[in-house]
Amino acid sequence: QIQIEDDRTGLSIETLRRAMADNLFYILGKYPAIANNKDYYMALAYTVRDRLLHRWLNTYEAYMKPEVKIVCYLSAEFLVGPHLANNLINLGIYDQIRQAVQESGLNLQELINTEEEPGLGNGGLGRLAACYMESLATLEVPAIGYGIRYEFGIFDQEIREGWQVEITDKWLQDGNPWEIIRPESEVYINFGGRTEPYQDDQGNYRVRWIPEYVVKGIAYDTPILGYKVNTANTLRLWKGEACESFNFQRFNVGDYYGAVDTKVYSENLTKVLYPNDEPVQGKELRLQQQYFFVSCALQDMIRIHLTESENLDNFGDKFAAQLNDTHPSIGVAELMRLLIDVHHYSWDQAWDITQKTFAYTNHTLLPEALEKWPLSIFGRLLPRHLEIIYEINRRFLDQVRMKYPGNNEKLSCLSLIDDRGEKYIRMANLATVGSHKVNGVAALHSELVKKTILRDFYEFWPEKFTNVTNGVTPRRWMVVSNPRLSELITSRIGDNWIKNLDELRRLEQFVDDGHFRYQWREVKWGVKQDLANYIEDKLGIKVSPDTLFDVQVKRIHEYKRQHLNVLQIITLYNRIKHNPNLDFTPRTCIFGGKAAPGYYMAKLIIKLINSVAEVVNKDPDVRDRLKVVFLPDYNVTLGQRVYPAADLSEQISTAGKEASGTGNMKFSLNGALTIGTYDGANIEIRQEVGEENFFLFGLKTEDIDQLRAKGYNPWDYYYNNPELKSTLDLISSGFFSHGDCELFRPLVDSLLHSDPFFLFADYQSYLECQDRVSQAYKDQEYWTKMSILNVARMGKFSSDRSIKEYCENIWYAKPVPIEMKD
Ligand code: 26Y
Repeated sequence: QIQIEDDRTGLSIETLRRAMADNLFYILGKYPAIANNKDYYMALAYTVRDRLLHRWLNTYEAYMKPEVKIVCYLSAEFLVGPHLANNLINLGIYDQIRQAVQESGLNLQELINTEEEPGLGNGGLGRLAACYMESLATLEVPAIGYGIRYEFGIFDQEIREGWQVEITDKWLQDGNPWEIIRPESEVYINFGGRTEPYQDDQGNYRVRWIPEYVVKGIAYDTPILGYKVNTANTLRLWKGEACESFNFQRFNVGDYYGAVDTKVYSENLTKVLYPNDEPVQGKELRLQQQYFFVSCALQDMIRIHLTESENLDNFGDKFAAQLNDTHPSIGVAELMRLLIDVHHYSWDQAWDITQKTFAYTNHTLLPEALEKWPLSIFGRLLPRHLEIIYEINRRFLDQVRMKYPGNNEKLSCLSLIDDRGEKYIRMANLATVGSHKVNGVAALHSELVKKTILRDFYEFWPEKFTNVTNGVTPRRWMVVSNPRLSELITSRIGDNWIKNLDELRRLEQFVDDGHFRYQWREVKWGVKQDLANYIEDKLGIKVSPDTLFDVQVKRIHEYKRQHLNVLQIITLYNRIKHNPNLDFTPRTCIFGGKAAPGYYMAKLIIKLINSVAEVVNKDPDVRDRLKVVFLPDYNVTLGQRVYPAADLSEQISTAGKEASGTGNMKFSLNGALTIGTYDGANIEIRQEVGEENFFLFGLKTEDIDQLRAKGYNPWDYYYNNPELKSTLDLISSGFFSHGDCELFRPLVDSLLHSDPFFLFADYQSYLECQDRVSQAYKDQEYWTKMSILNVARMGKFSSDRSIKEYCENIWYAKPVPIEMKD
């Protein structure tokens, strides 16, 4: 019998090679003589997509069974990163594809590097959503990620003369082979207008919403594969389009330009991702985006449910909807509206379903990051939702009055409406009231949520509050990005750790094995050499893999204190200048991160880093013992290069400010040691890896509160600490700015006059801790042991563990293994 392999599914090298050539010709319309790497990347991507479609469709079908509960992750951001390499790993076809590509005369790594990543998020929150989607699929838990298909994601960053310049991100320009448009699942979204009471045929009192305009939502689906399972879940992102029927009215009255206007207006809705994270701005378009994708999602969920069920009574058993921060929290009012106005449920039934369905994750305590919408804007855009929110609030405050009779203070804290001046809707309050569970993202953070921003809610509903410490996926953040380390690990303990990260513990038995430590160092050195080549290539700066790679990559924020790191670097520089023969552990200080375009101070910090780099890197007295590098355009792709190459991970936020951090986990998983404050997940990382393998410094949350209470005066630190003083004076003198004493004045003044993030208070402790790091790094054998122990003990920080906790305590969702039918 002759076996013939299908060109779309076959996995032999020969079939894969032919399939690629086929896709190149029939999809891209090119033959090898005129094809470039982009074309080959596309041909390969389609070849891989063909091989996952069966899993995807089987998965979708399995979820239509009534007894299957689906997790719906509602998030304004999904920072998924490049798909190709991850899909090859998760499908288990990396080696076959590498050979087939090679036999076509190409290099797989080069093709992987041509992929333009979808930058559909700002930072931690969006990346967390992506890690969670991957873990959900790997754990075979039914899930749909709902979000926005931004035409322009986070801007590309260029550095010109040390300053950040923003360039629009055109990720869709060459087409996106990973998405499939689903025109049949279009939905209609109303905006503006007014509401009107009416009586239906049975004489029931109802409300209808007569919108001012309607936008159509079109779904674009991307498969999210689990690691070596058949599950392929869906990331469903919505694009806003003009609604034809609506245009036609205008068209018919001869208003052609008016019709085109509405089209342009509607398509603006999902054009661009807002590039600022915390602090928030009350921009109306952002509220429109939020309502748009959440209404699309909920209508889609209702449609799915009604294909298998007669009514929505069991909606809360079919779906668990997770609110990724307050951005989708309008969903609480929208589900109420859909259930009451469209599906004619009573208020009480609708409210039960809503609370059962939703849960809310808080990601920040910063007061300026709490979303609130001016009532005026809100009521104009969503008049029906305003009525519903008032009614939710009325009923909720009645409950509060029962518990605290006569306590107006409590009422005003808990109310969904802030009416102390201009009136606002408080989205965190809406999310909390409408959810059955509220969680923070690290142990400390969840405690602070209960003690600070949601204190009164905690008192009212203590059982609602819980913690789920964040995690990251070891598939992308180890296997895909650090193959050398992954292979070394697997050579000793097998590859079960990839699905069960706690198995990394088995590495502990090798810490005293000198050969293993040698291999460990070799791997790290090789990866550092790769990054060094990249740096030389991109920036023309030569750095040596023999130096300590000290890395801080994350969004630029004052609370994250990149400028504390800079003060330290200048101090080291001063020490070298004063004593050129100082015994000095050579360091390469690497930064990366974007600043929100309107965040002046953050942009000035980038300029400072680059200015210090310029001086330090070319000073002959330094003799290459200290180098400073700012990597432009930090994103997921670059993160995959950087985490594996780091020796030291900078996690130096002001205590109490970083909700969790997830970069901290990626570093430690790749064998970097952490220098960090008592903040976010740092605390739990230290607990796991052992205090002796973690460089802790700085004030704790309570210390900071005390210091603030007794009156914090940065000048005291300035005058009493000679190294701090000369560091600041050097900046002020224009030494790093070609004699310009004004350039960095806003930064220096902010520190001297208020220092809202307590850099000065932590400066001495940070410097002493860095000295300990430098000492420790000199003993390479000992450093290697600490590095191995960090990796061995990081099992807790797999997003698989986080997802299991969500499933168990919040979603009540179970795995549904997928059988392949065709
Ligand atoms: C409302 C809009 C302007 C906005 C957009 C994005 C507001 C906030 C954000 C993003 C917030 C964010 O990324 N927060 C981070 O979430 C991570 C995942 O939980 C945490 O690890 C990290 O500490 C937190 O800063």
